[in-house]
Amino acid sequence: MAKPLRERKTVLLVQPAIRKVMKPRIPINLLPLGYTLRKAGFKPQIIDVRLKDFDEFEIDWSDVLMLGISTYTGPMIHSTLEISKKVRKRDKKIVITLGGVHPTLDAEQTAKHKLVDFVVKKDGEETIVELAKAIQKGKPVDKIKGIAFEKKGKVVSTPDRKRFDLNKIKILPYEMIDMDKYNMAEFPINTSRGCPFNCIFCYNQAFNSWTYSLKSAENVVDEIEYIVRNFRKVNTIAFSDDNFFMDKKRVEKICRELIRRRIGIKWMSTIRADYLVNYSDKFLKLMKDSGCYTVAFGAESGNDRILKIIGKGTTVEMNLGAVKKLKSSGIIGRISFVWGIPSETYHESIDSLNMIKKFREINPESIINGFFIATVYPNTRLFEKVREIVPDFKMPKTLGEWANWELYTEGFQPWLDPKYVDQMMTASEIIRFQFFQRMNPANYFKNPLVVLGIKVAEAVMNVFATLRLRYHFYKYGYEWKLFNKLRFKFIGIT
Ligand code: B12
Ligand code: SF4
Repeated sequence: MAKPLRERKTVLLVQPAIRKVMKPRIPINLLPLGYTLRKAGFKPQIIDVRLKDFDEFEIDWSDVLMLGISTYTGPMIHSTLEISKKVRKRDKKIVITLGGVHPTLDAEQTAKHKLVDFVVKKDGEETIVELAKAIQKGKPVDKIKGIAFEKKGKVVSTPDRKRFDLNKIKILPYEMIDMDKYNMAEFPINTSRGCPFNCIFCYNQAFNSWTYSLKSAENVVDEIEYIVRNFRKVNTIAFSDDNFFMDKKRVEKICRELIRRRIGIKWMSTIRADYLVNYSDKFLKLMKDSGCYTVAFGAESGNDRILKIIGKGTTVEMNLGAVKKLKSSGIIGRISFVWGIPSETYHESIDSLNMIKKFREINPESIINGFFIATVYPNTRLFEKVREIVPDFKMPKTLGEWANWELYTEGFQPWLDPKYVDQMMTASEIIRFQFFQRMNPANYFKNPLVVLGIKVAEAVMNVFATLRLRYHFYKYGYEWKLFNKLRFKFIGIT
């Protein structure tokens, strides 16, 4: 029999799924919540439905106080609502709370959904504990900072709380998850939050609002040391920060400390092109010596007018300079582009594709991560920009509608000419194909026939890719549509 709320302690922390993932990355969004909840005397249980179906998890339902789900914008919301529905049906008393990027960016709409009791905005560590305590004790929630909820048909949104100090969690409670089920390559750690820039498409300003939290260099290296000593399969760390290099001195200290303690780990991070061009060779050498093997940056466009609209504060020249700097440092650049920014023309997108060629000429080892179609997230500047071109451009009106907002896919860009979209989607597929081609199928598939089949198919597609890129011919991309269909059918990834 279910216990009264005041006696319940279990908080289910759910990672929803777009699809099953063979070896997903560890849910570093949920682990810090697990840490603070456990410290406060609750029983957090992480349910990662990327690994298996929600119903397959063993849960002591009599003790469940709260269901907490983390979601991005887009199809993850389908999974979020499906799980919420099941839980609501099972026990109406369980309080359903949504947190993470999407609920923060659109707290009002999220809170209005009938399956949602509370939205936790921004950092969740302290808010979820206060909320769970109030619910358990039947106390009012109005004074809890950083939440939104519906009251008498109106959404109440309480003020933001002070940023969570990342130094309060030295090591994440990895024991809460089965580490063997997760991908140990490019092991993610989050060492800072926030970014001082204001790129048109980024979630950052709506989410972090020019506020920051940085873990100290000592604590970062302690954490890395712990990971390396405890999880033997980890040999690369990925700094999963908004802007890891925001405080260069901190990065310098991290590098020195990694070297001093002889941690012997390789690491990667995102970076900005303007940072790279301004860094001295000495600093880049320090990065490399401490284990940095890759830095990823968004060159975004090969055209200065578009770069200006994006508002990143970078130029074509800086992007070229960054690639040259990386070549001499021996650190591999992983570079991404975006296309379809409002008012961008076909020829301006071709500038970006030419830029990709140039990057490869400067350094053939440069990895082009993708040429992604611009997608509007709720509450970003891109939304306003689109409105200048399509005045009646509307965003989804309910949480359910947001679930169908397929990020980075065609069909959600009414400001673009469909013919241009069709051609650039082909270019986009080619660039992404070349990125995936770098991965050895033998690492993923045991059957040598499957591996051979993939290699042959890739070799054929490579011929099409090379020719199309050379002549900038992106019309009638039927072979890519077919290839993707087959890939999805037989391999399961797109
Ligand atoms: C690393 C990363 C990834 C990694 C994986 C992350 C992981 N561990 O699983 C990879 C590369 C796999 C990835 C994939 C994708 N990502 Co991503 N990713 C990031 C990145 C750079 C860091 C995420 C992170 O680790 N943050 C650190 C953690 C601690 O912060 P957090 O998640 O915000 O969680 C805190 C709060 O939000 C809150 N919270 C979160 N969940 C919950 C739940 C509850 C109940 C509560 C109370 C609170 C709460 O508390 C947490 C602690 O304070 C972010 C940008 C960013 N800095 O957030 C983009 C970002 C989140 N990704 C994004 C996108 C779009 C994607 C993809 C959909 C891209 C794609 N089309 O494939 C996929 C989705 C894949 C999938 N099926 O899960 C967008 C989301 C935009 C949006 N509006 O939703 C972001 C914001 C990047 C961007 N600017 O475009 N991503
Ligand atoms: S620099 Fe990166 S993280 Fe910062 S606002 Fe721009 S895209 Fe977002």
